Amino acid sequence: MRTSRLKATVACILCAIWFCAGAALADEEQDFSLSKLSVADKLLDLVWEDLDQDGLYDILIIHRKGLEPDETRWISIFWQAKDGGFSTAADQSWEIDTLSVILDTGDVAGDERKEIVYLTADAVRYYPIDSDRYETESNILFETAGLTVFPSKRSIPLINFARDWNGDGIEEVAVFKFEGLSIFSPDADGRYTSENRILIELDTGMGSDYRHSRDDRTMGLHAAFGFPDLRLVDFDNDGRVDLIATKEDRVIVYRQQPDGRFSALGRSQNARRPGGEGGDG
Ligand SMILES: [Ca+2]
Ligand SMILES: [Ca+2]
Ligand SMILES: [Ca+2]
Ligand SMILES: [Ca+2]
Repeated sequence: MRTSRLKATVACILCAIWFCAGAALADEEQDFSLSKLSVADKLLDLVWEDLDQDGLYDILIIHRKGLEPDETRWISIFWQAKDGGFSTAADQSWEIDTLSVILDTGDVAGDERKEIVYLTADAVRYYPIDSDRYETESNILFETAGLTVFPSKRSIPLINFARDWNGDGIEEVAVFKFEGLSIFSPDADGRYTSENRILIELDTGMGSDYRHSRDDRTMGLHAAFGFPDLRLVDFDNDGRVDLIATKEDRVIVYRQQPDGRFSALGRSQNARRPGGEGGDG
């Protein structure tokens, strides 16, 4: 039923507005249409999702404009029309907050539409959506300090941190921190007051390119923090999804409790991943 409402669409993304549209392809099958979507400069990533919950999948494109050192990151939105098509030029386009470090879509306002959510060094913020239009000034969802302290001018990773982590039908917001993951849940008023702290030991590294400093030079440092992959799998077969952190051959299981929160079950060094290859159980 849902798929029948969605017209399959071939979206041809042009990474530079200078390109002219080529010869139109034949309109051979009713169920397909070819749309050319133009965004300026460098395409970074793309989301294919029904953002405004009207039953039609829309396209969100992350792209970068300009040259070093004056690059800026942009969001362009293409709403799918009822005939299944898209306009060539974005319906909305705006520069992403320079403080944003990672980005996602998710329903954080409780209206089922997908807000555009992002993490800064000290807050979770979002661009609200009102029927079929985003506000291009962001709102603060809540303040919290995380490890997302270094915004890049060149990129912004799309990471699914605003999602229904515990399978109760309500989307929570996870924040990556130096001490682990914090999953924030909304209360009855939609305020993210409940924090489920999940301690995760991060891989860390600190180094310098040369071994010896000289009298006239103190060598520079580089630091790295590695967060594990996170999977939602019902590890103990109790009907609730559990959180499994995997990094190379290490596996840590955080069981979901009846109240929807996760707590550590135990650590298994050099363990095989549960469920084997691709094991959703
Ligand atoms: Ca839509
Ligand atoms: Ca999401
Ligand atoms: Ca949930
Ligand atoms: Ca479970």
